Amino acid sequence: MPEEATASAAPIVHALGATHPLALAPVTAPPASVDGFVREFLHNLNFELGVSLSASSVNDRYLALAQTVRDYLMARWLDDQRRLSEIKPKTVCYLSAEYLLGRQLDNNLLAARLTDVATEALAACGVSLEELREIEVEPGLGNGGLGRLAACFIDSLATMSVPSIGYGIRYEYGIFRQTFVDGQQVEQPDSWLRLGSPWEFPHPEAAQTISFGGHTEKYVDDDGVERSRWIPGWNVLAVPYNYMVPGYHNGRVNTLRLWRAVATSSFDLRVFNSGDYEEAVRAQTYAENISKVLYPEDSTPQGKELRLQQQYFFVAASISDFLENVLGDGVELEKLPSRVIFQLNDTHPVIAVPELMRVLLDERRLDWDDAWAITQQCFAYTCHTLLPEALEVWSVDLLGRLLPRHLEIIYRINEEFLEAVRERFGDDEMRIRNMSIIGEHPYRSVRMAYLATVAGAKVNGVAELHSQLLRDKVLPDFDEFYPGKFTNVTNGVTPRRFIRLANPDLASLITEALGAGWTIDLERLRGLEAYAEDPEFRAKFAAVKASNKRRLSDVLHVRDGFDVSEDHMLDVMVKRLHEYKRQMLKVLHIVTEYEGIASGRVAASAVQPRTFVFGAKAAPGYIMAKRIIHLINAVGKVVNEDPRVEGRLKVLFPPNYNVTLAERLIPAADLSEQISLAGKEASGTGNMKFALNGALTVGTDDGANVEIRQLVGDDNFFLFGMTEPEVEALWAKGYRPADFYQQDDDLRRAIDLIASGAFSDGDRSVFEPIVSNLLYDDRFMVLADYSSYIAAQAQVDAAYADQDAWTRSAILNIARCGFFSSDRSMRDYIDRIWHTPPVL
Ligand code: 26W
Repeated sequence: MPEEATASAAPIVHALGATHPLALAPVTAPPASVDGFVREFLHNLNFELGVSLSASSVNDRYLALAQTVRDYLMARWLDDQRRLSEIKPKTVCYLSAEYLLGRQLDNNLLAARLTDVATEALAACGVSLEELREIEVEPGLGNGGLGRLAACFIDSLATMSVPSIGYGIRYEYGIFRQTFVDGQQVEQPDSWLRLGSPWEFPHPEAAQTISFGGHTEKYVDDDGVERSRWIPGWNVLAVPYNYMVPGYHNGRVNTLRLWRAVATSSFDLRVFNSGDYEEAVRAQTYAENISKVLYPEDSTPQGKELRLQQQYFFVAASISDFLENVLGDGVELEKLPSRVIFQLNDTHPVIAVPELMRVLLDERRLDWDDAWAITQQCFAYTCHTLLPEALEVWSVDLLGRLLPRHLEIIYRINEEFLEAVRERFGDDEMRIRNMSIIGEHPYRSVRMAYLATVAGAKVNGVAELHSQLLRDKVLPDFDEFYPGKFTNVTNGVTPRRFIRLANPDLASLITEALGAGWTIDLERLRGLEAYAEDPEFRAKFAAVKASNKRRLSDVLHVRDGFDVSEDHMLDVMVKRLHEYKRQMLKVLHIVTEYEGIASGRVAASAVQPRTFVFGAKAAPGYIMAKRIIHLINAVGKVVNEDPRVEGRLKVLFPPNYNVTLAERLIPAADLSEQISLAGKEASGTGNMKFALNGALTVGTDDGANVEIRQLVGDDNFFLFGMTEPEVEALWAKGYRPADFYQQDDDLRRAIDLIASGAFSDGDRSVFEPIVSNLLYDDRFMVLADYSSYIAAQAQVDAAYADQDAWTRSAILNIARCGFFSSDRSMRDYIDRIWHTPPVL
């Protein structure tokens, strides 16, 4: 799409919406000429990388290009920092242990409106932009939905000119690289920094010292007040690495600041000289381990000491950075809440609460009540889960050892909180036990979600249903105690990355129909409703989908040797592997289809040709999830190779699903699988990305699926399965999965086929644990929803047979899902939680 399409000189309505007083942002002029870009590029290649064009490698050229893009953004970045330090606006500090950024080059070119200039300039140098794009290794500094959400949010905040800083950890190794050996997951380290990252700006001179361990002592200060102080046992340095977060076409550049752990002293020369080399570097290695690797556990906290170290390390550095470097001198701490809101992305950064208290009490000498009043206004907490096992707790033992002063503070917060609960509800010991921040069983521990709820000015869930269940089921006592504290902000995704960049042909088609403003005002997609009725537009849309399938096929061919046929329905399930997400249900559907053909009961020619695509990483220690990956690969092998299938069913499982692959898969998909057990998926964000790219959803009434279905309408969504109350009712009455197995012939045949060893060379033991898990311990009720899922899939097949009607539904999905822009999510946070107006 030519850049001119959005480069009009007139002001365009800002993402805040036309009614907002600050909505009109001037659009800055396109900055670069082709000649100028060529000069900059060659200069960087020669003088920064020290190579000539003819001698340069693809990586050299990529680095030089990235530096050129950086240079164009630099003046704005510096200017924004200067302006904000003068204006001193209220700033959002987004505290997140994960940012799943995806590739940077294309995004930054787009934001700076440099794509066309760069393409031409490189062509003039005989270099293909496409080739340079492909060499970038994405920073995989997150596990899944929560990390990707943080990346979408900082993109929206920059695009909406909201003063904000993203704070996190610069993991040296991100989420592992997944490979398959004999169909089983094998993890490789993700050395994303091996060839250097051109997007980061380290500032070792601005390192913060972060302390751990030791003990506390009581003393009486000069005013006769009894105080505590922390005598730490050891320190590490937190070195900030800054990353540009450019807004889309608004000339704005925000900052993402990730911290790297570095030892305070590099090694012990005395010990080294004595010949004990390992001992000499031991302390250094220990300290630097803190930012070494992202924990790959998603939803199951392990309670590991290193993880608590990571959490405290980055929030302590971030708070200190904000107070010392961003806030500026002479600010009365009472005014802190008018200058900052720390948003807690799940419980991972919650140790920031006692840390801010410690700073205010011990370093700034405030008294308890003042410090607590300030702290309670400076934090807000987002919960991203409903699984009880995912609610983080830290043993008092560990916390007291690593952060003794913080434990004291937590105890005092709890004491005063429970006192207030008693005042309100009387000596209801049961309730007190249930609400205590300190749990006693199975061991004494700090419940981080409770601490966040007590300290946070607001607590939000991430979709309507999730927020409701959070209040009713997870934290009902807190909801009663704090009326008005709980709220909902439904998640969203950035249309820049997930439509404009990932699906350029669709973006052009939309711009052709609606003009350019939709990228920052996604509700304008409504305008496509009329086009859904236009046969010519439908034909164009279908052509885009087909071309996206070809593009995907090219990528998968090179990457994994897979081919995707344009005539197949593309049925995609991509997300972390977890039992609650129910990849097993998808497997049972595939096995059912296959078994029908293999047994001769169904003619292959009668089957709608479908390619099933999976993308999923399993936490390395999650054995059942890994078995399911093995099974998917095993089923795929048999189905793909059985001649009786006549190639009409195909199962593809490209390894190492990541943001980059998502950007190729989602635009090509016809069908989006969102099939979690109702009440388990907090929101989902993949569901939104698919719908916005014109895939229809087959899904349960769970997470944001509920809102997607309400918006797109029942005719354009394949709903199946129990509702959350039905799930509860079935549990209450006693769920017996084996009964479903006995009563449903298709289900029995599918499970029997897996049990028979048909997918494991006759070895019945390989998948036996999966089979018995389903039959006797089906925690996520796969069998209970099976028949309804199969029926929904029959409807999918029937609907797909009418291609034109399908296309109409796909367009209506896009038209009606503008709500799921992360710009809207940010507007909700700003209006209801942060109260941080944009600064234009
Ligand atoms: C190791 C402990 C742990 C616990 C919880 C790690 C990670 C988590 C996260 C809360 C899991 C997560 O990513 N949650 C997802 O957040 C998305 C963004 O809000 C939602 O869309 C997903 O439904 C939710 O599973």
